[in-house]
Amino acid sequence: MSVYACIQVYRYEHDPRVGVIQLNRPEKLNALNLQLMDELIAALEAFDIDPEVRCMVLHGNERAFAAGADIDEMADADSVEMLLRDQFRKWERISALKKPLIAAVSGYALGGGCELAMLCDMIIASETAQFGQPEINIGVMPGAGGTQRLTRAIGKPMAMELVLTGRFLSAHEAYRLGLVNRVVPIEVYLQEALALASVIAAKPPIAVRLAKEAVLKALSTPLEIGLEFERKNFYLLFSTSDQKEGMHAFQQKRTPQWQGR
Ligand code: CO8
Repeated sequence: MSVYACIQVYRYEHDPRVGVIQLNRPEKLNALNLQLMDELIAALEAFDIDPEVRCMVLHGNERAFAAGADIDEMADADSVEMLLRDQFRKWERISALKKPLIAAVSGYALGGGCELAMLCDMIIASETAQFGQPEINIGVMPGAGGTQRLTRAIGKPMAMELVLTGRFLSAHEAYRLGLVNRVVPIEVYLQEALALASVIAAKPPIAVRLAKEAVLKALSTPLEIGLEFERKNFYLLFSTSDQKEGMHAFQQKRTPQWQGR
C-alpha cells in the first residue's frame, strides 16, 4: 500500500529501472497543494538515491497533468505568510535531481503545473495537452519559475505573451516552440514516456548523470564556463569501468555490459 495520500508511486512493469509517480488528486485536477508537493519531492528524492532506479517518469491523468498550485491554499494568505511559507523554494529540489525525469503530460499543465513540467528534463505531450501560465487571470504572476524557464524554453516574445495574457498553448504549438519533445495520441502518451525512460535507463548511469548535469549547466552559465564544465565531466568518465567497457565493446563489435561504475 502506498504511504502517500496525493501521489501513486510505482515501477514501470516492463522495466523496473524506471520509477514512476502519478499525481493523484483528480477531483481537483491535480492542483499542487503543500502535501502533494512534499510527497512528490520525497518520492522523487527516494528514487534518486535508489540504485535500482535509472530514470523517472511523472504523470497525471488524461484530463490534467496539474492545473496549478492549489488556489484554495493561497487565496487568503498575505505576503508575509507566503514569504514565511516559502513553499516554492523547495520545488527547486526537483531541478537538483541527478537522474533524468520525464513529464508525461495530458490535459492541463497550467501555472504551477506548467512550471512543474518544465522542471522535468523532457516532456512527452498527448495531443490534448494544454500549457499555460494563467496566473495573471487570478491577480498574480508565475512564482515557481514560469517567467524564467518558459522564457528560456520558448523565447521572450512568446513567453511574454503567455504570461501577460494567460493564453494556453496547444500541444502542437508547444512542440513547434520547443517546449515539448514530441506530441503523440492520448492513448499512448504515457507508454511513449515510459519507453523513452526505458531507453535512457539502459544507458551507462554515470555517463547519463554527468551528461544531464552538463546540459542543465547550459541554462545557467556563460558558454565558456559551460564548455569547461562539460570537458571536466567528459574527462571524469575516463575513470569509470563503463567507459572502458563501452569503448572496448565497440572495438570488439559486441554489446556493452554496463556496471554503473
Ligand atoms: N487550485 C485549486 N483547485 C483547482 C485548481 C487550482 N489551481 N484548478 C482546478 N481546481 C479545482 C476546481 O476548483 C474544481 O473543484 P470543485 O469541483 O471542488 O469546484 C475542480 O478542480 C475542477 O475544476 P473546474 O470545475 O474549474 O474544471 P473546468 O474543466 O471547468 O476548468 C480549468 C478547468 C480551466 C483548468 C480551471 O479549473 C482553471 O482555470 N483552473 C485554475 C488554473 C489556474 O489559474 N492555475 C494557476 C494557479 S496559480 C499557480 O499555479 C501559481 C504557481 C506558482 C507558484 C507561486 C505562487 C506563490
